[in-house]
Amino acid sequence: MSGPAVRFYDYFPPSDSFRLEVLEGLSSSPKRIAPKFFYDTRGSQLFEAICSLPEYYLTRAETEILTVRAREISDLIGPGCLLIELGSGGSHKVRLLLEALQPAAYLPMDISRDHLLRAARRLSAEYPWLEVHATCIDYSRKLDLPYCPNGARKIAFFPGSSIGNFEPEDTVAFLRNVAQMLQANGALLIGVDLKKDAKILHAAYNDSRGVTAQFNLNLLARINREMEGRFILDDFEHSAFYNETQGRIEMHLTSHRQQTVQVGAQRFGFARGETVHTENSYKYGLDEFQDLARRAGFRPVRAWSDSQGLFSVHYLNAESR
Ligand code: AVJ
Repeated sequence: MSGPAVRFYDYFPPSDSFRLEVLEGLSSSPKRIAPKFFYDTRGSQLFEAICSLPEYYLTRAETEILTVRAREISDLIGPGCLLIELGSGGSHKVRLLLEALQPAAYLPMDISRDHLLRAARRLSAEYPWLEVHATCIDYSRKLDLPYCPNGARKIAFFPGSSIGNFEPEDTVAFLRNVAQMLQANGALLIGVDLKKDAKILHAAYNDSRGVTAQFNLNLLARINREMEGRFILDDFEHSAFYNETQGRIEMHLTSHRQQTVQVGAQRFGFARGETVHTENSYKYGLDEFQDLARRAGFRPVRAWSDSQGLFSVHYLNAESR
């Protein structure tokens, strides 16, 4: 029998957006594919596996902050809010807040439809008192609320440092959209990975079990599955490094040899050592991020970090404008 009802809203762009963006990205120079396309069902599973890797400190550090600060955060927000989570994935971290926060409704939003639905149903079964409205959406394109009762305070929860996937200028534009969605009196609780020793960063994106490599290479497997691609996965290699001047981890897929790869009706040439740039993951100092947030119309209220100073969580008020 079915568990508690989860309302589901599909705001996802037409399914050819993956196809069109991949063809455009492979035609450009340097070649690139946006990291949002990592998250098909397989990619979402691989990402969850990354989150429990010993080298991937981000999840543990953020979990520590949310656990230690759950009461303080709930006091800032107050009961009865509309809790909107961007990129909710498996909805694991929000569990750390729900009991203390007692929101009126939880609105998880994610690009990965099946993963989102399964996570929302599981959560709803565990928290029968909680109203759940799940939305499949590409939040980098469009930010719409499917459900918006009058009066409830809107809180956006954006954990995991997913904000690091945006370029710094796009971060301001995106946060401005978030502020607009929240309206005056809303607030944003956001996880942001901190700048740190390049060795720690390098290890987090080059884990010894090769899960991050699989996650990166799954993009090529996905192209093979969904658009009749002919990528030979063994001909490409995962590469991740810290670009210190830009303050970001870069992930690439590097071609081992000169080759031509057919994708649907098109062919793409690769030089030996040529890469497809698949991800930037920006790291920010506390002040650096607060400056971006201010430019987007937020007022920084509180910022916490974990006991090792690896990760930060910011609480920001949306300014009335
Ligand atoms: C989900 C974007 C925060 O950048 O750390 C993990 C994705 N990429 N390992 C990150 C990711 C490689 C992750 N974010």
